[in-house]
Amino acid sequence: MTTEIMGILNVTPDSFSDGGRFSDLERALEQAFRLAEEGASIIDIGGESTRPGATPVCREEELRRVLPVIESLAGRVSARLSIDTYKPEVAEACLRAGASMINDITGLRDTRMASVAAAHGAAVVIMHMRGTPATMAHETAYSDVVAEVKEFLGRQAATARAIGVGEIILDPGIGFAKTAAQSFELLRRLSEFSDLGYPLLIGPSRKSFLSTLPGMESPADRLEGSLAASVIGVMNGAAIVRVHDVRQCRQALAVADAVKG
Ligand code: HH2
Repeated sequence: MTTEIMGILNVTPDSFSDGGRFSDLERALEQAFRLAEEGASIIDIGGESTRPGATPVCREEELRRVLPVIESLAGRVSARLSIDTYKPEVAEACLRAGASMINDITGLRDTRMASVAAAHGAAVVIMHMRGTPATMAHETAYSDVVAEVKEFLGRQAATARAIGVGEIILDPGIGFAKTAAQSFELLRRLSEFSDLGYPLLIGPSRKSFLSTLPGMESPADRLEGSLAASVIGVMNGAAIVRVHDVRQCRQALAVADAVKG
């Protein structure tokens, strides 16, 4: 089976890796078409950075950033459109405009999100995190990170299913309320999530857990490390990888897919 790639399109001034590069509509559209052409089957559009210390934005501002992009891409790009938001009102407007997937980094903390997805027949990515981007760095005490994340994802998936969501994808949330060691542990033990019975997504791309390794201090220096993390995740069961560098990742994952057979 071919691993799917979710290409990242941050329409934000302050995202940790690509902040400010695609905040203008023309450049955002160009990037979306490039991601699809390079092999992304999903484009994940985000209007609020979740890096530690990012300024939260209100839903009006978030919609002002993402809605024109979704409206312009709907029906014109081969990839599915995903909206990276934890606000049900933002998700709903984006689904009406042509998105078909909700990527919720709070893992349906607001259960209205599941109702919105069910009403529109949209897919949902349920990601694990604790606290908020501002507080999550201090919320990393787990007795067993895999067991606790798995318990949360299983519970939220059951709720989503009961509410009527048809397509559910689970994500352990690399770097979200996890130390670097815990992010590596999640990658190492990813196969333990497979008995939940849902496709797994991972998002290691250019994240700061890699900066604990030599030569990867800045996000710009983390391409090769991100590819290695993606391949390891896929060998351990990830079906979808969320990345900034689609072309390079497509190549690395082709090798992983060929080895898996
Ligand atoms: N990571 C980020 C944002 N959304 N969604 C899922 N499902 N999984 C992830 O690991 C994930 C995510 C953070 O990365 P990025 O969008 O590049 O940065 P920022 O939050 O600064 O915009």
